[in-house]
Amino acid sequence: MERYYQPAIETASRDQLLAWQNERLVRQVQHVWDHVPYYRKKMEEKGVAPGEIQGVEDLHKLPFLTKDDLREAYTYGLLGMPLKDCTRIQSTSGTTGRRVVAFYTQHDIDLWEDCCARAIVAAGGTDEDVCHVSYGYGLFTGGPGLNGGSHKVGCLTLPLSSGNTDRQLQFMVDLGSTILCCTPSYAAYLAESIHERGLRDQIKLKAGIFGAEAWSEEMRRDIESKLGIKAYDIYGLTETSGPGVAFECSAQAGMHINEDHFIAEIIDPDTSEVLPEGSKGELVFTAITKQAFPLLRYRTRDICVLSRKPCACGRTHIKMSKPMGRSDDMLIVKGVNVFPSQIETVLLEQGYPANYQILVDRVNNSDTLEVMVEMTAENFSDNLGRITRMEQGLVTALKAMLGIYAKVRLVAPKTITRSEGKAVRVIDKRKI
Ligand code: DLL
Repeated sequence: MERYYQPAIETASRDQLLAWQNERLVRQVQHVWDHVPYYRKKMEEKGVAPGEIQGVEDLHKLPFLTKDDLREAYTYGLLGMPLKDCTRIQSTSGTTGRRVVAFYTQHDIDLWEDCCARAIVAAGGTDEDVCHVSYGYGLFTGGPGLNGGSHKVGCLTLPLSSGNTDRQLQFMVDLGSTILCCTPSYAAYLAESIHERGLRDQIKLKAGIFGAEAWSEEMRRDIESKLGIKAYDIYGLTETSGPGVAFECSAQAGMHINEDHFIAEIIDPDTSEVLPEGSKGELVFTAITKQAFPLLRYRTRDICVLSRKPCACGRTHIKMSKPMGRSDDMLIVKGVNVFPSQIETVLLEQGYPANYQILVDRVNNSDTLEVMVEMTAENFSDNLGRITRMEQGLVTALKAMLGIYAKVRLVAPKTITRSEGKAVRVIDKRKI
């Protein structure tokens, strides 16, 4: 039972955590200095030597790493171990520029799977569970990460990967899946399919571990009520291993960061200044236990808030809020900052499903914002007058949330292409 709940680590005192972080950071900086010439050069340029990093309070002296560095150092430029000691790569789903490729030793995979195992246990998972993994397998970290975590917890692991909904549902019913791991948009799609096929009474799901993309509280409630489960958020990125960097516990209010492996900072994305706890800013991670891809002060571009307020679950590791957008893909429309999650919140509040697409364009030197939204089977109408009234209702609600006009186009159910991985929410034609 709960072999991977590690109270000694997850409920350690602040002093104990800091002691681990200090010791591991010092070791890691030396490791990087000795084995990663690309970062050593960056340290030299900043005039900092390993001896000056005595602990977490010196972290700010180290240079940042960004996705541009990863692209520049592609392929092997940030490798911290000889190739013969590396056993795996994973890669981002990025379609622009060169992909990010991350490397793992067997030790790195072990620690990554531990982090995912902690997430499964925090969602109530035990060796009695049947863990249905519908994240993509392959280069994407979702499938391999949760698969490994599930093995460690001792769950019966169903490596379904994404796609083939008929097969997903058949396995879910026949094998009695109790925990579902996939992107929230795929969970919403599976929930819709279960509802349509009248299978709700035949599924045994109790929890879902959903992440890899932004999802709102409204979407959580929607999935929870359709599937009769508790839905937990999980966060991570390829550069820091993958899922499991942070995960939600029973309190479902923020994700505990595995602080024995990652030191988190929040910075001002414009000035790079480190901000105090509780401030909203860009999340930066320093991996203190990874061998093959030991990124120090990596700028995630995810905007969030950190909190050390005591958690009802007893875990002491710092919590991050849901990412509130990215400092790089936040939309600026007519000079106004727009986060897709704000639009999603409005849609769900107004009783629409989370099947939508945001189209941004520029006509006559002026930005246009259009939101294409699917009607549900329940509120579907082909009465033009009624559709216009529904669209107007959404325009008003979006204006109140965003402060700008967004054209709304309601479309018939199932018009927008369904996603089996991360949903394509935004089409910004201005960049093309
Ligand atoms: O998405 C790793 C992952 C797999 C996380 C499965 C959770 C579950 P990447 O493809 O490298 O890795 O994308 C990382 O996705 O910087 C965030 O912007 C976003 N992201 C990840 N988790 C969440 C989440 C995986 N829970 C990027 N909420 C990150 C919002 C998330 N955004």
